[in-house]
Amino acid sequence: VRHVDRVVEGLLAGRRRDLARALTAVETGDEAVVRQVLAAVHPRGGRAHTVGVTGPPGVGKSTTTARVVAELVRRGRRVAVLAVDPSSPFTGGALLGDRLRMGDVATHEGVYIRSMATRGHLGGLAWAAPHAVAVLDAAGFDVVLVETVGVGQAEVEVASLADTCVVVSAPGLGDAVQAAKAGVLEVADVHVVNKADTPGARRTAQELRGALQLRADGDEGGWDPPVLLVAAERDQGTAALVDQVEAHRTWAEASGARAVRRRRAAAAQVRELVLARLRARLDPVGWGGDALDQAVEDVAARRRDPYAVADDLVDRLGLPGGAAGA
Ligand SMILES: Nc1nc2c(ncn2[C@@H]2O[C@H](COP(=O)(O)OP(=O)(O)OP(=O)(O)O)[C@@H](O)[C@H]2O)c(=O)[nH]1
Ligand SMILES: [Mg+2]
Repeated sequence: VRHVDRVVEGLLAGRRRDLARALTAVETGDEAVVRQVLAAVHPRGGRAHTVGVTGPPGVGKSTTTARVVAELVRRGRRVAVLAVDPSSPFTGGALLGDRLRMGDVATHEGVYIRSMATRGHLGGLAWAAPHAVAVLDAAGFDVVLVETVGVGQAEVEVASLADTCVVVSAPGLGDAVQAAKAGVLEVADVHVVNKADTPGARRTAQELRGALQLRADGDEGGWDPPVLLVAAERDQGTAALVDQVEAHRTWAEASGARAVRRRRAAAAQVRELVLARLRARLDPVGWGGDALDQAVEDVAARRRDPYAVADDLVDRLGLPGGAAGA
C-alpha cells in the first residue's frame, strides 16, 4: 500500500498527522497495513523508555500521569502518552477526560497524547498496544507512558511489557490486597500510593510494604521496588516519582534486566503471532465451523474421545511431523 510509505515517512519526520494516521492503522487497520507499518517502525525503535502506569479504576492514574509528563517536560524530555481504555469502544469521552486532566501539558509541542479503545478490536489490547508503542518509539519520543486499568490479565500483560512499570493504588480503592488479587504487585517496579492527602494513605503504604516484604525473597536481585506516597492532585511527590522511574531505567539498563524483559516481550509477541497464524490455517478446515461442530458433537455424544478429535483436526493442517504431539 503506497500511502502507508508516505505516512511512515511523515511520522519519522515528526509530522503529527502522520503519527496519528499510523496509530489508527495499527489499531484498526487490516493486517497488510499493520505489517507494513511495523516493518518500517520496528527497526527504528528501541530507544524510548517505555513506562507502564497501571492500577485499579479511579486511583488517580491519569492525574499522576499528567504530573509525570509535566515533570519530564521540565527535564527536557519528549513524552508520548498512550491511554488504553479497556471499557469503552469509543475513544472520544476518555480522550477528552484525559486531555482535561493533562491540562496545559497536553498542548506542549514535545507532548503527544492518544487514547486507545480496546473492546471491539480484533486481537484486543495485548495485540494492538505494543504496536502503538512501537510507532511512538520510532517517532522519537524519549519516554512513552502507557496507562492501563489493571483489572484484567491483558492489562497486566501490557504493563509488564514496559521497561518500567508503575503501579498506582489509593487508600480504600486499590489497596494492597486488591492489587495482589489482580496480579499487579508482581509487575511493579515502582509503587505509588496516591491521594496521600486523604486519611489512610500512610496505612495503605505500610500495608503495601508489608505485603512486598513477604514476597521479597528470591526477587530479581538488585532492584527493590519503592513505595512512594504521592498527592498527584497537589503535585506532591511527583518529582520523587520521576526520580525513581529514571533510577529504575538506569538500573535496568546497566544490570541487563531491561534486555531480559524486552526479550520476554518479543517472545510473547512472536508466540502470539504464530498462534494467530495457526488459527488462520485452521479456518479452511472448518475450525470454528463445520468440522469443529461435528467434532464437538462426536465428543459430547461419546462417539469419539477429545484426544482423537483434536489429533484429527490438527492433522488436517498438514503440518510436518503430524498431529500426535507425543
Ligand atoms: N484527594 C485526591 N484525589 C485525587 C488525587 N489524584 C486524583 N484524584 C481524584 O481521583 C479521581 C480519579 O482520578 P483519575 O486520575 O481519573 O484516576 P484514574 O486512575 O486515571 O481513573 P480511570 O482511568 O478511570 O481508572 C478524580 O476525581 C481525581 O480528581 C489526589 O492526589 N488526591
Ligand atoms: Mg485514567
